[in-house]
Amino acid sequence: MTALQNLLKVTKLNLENFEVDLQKRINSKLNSYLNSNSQIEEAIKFALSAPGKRVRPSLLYLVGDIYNISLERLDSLALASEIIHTYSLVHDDLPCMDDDDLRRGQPTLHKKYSEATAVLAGDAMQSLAIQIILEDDKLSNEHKVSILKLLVESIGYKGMILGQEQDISFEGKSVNKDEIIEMNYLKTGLLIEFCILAPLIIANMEEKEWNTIAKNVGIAFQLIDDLLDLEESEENLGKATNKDHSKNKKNFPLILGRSETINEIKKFHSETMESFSKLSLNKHPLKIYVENLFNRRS
Ligand code: GRG
Repeated sequence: MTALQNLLKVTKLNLENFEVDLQKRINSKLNSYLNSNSQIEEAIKFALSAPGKRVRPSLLYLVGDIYNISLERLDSLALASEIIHTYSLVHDDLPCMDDDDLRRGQPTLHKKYSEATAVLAGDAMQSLAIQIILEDDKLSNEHKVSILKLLVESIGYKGMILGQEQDISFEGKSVNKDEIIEMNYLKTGLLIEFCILAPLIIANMEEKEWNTIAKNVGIAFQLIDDLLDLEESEENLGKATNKDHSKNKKNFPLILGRSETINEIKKFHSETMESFSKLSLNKHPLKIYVENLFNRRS
């Protein structure tokens, strides 16, 4: 049994335990970087220890398992991906962005500390993620350069930031389906895509089916998020719900309706499952994990 299968307790595919074990891995690596010597360190630890689903590290470890990449070789990437994701949430919650008070069932960082601390903690998290990858002695320099190039392109001004900028600028505009899909891909999809493609860089593997899986999972993740925002409770999601409508935000279900959103998700789902079949991965935990992501209710 591989370390990952052990972690997953694959006989029962106990993904709930997987999340708990994953959190322990993430915390122990994070603790080797952060103490509580300053308010910034405390704030970063507070944001990262809140109970998120850890989707991005999970994808990294699960893809790595397919190519026998040990958990240890993926720890820095897993932690970096969760740090970047958490920074994006911290900044997204700021009064000048979505202005939210609740995140992962806890006060948002600017509510717990201050707006200035939340801005600075988010900034520090970006460089910390890059530092953690740079200082990883289990990755070759060649792999580090390729991985970091993909990461900074995914989260930068032509990636996640551009998606967020579109999210804001679309507020007063009429937008079409393709524009919403493109925004979802940029603001949410690219980081998820990174988590699926980064282990392939280490495995020196290129395969078009992986690009389909990575892109589809990333876009569909935001479509599902928008649907849950309309249908689920604040308590279940651990964050305020149904805010997009009142803020005149543009998202897929608000513009095209619930049933067209579900049809669109189904399209991404079936294409993704087809790619898993082509890669002969029907029985791998990754496929089951991704299936669970498509069916998630939180
Ligand atoms: C630079 C000021 C400034 C702001 C940038 C980058 C950015 C703000 C925002 C990124 C866009 C963003 C926050 C997209 C949301 C993506 C999304 C679906 C988040 C929820 O992810 P989950 O469900 O959350 O994985 P948990 O809490 O489970 O980790």
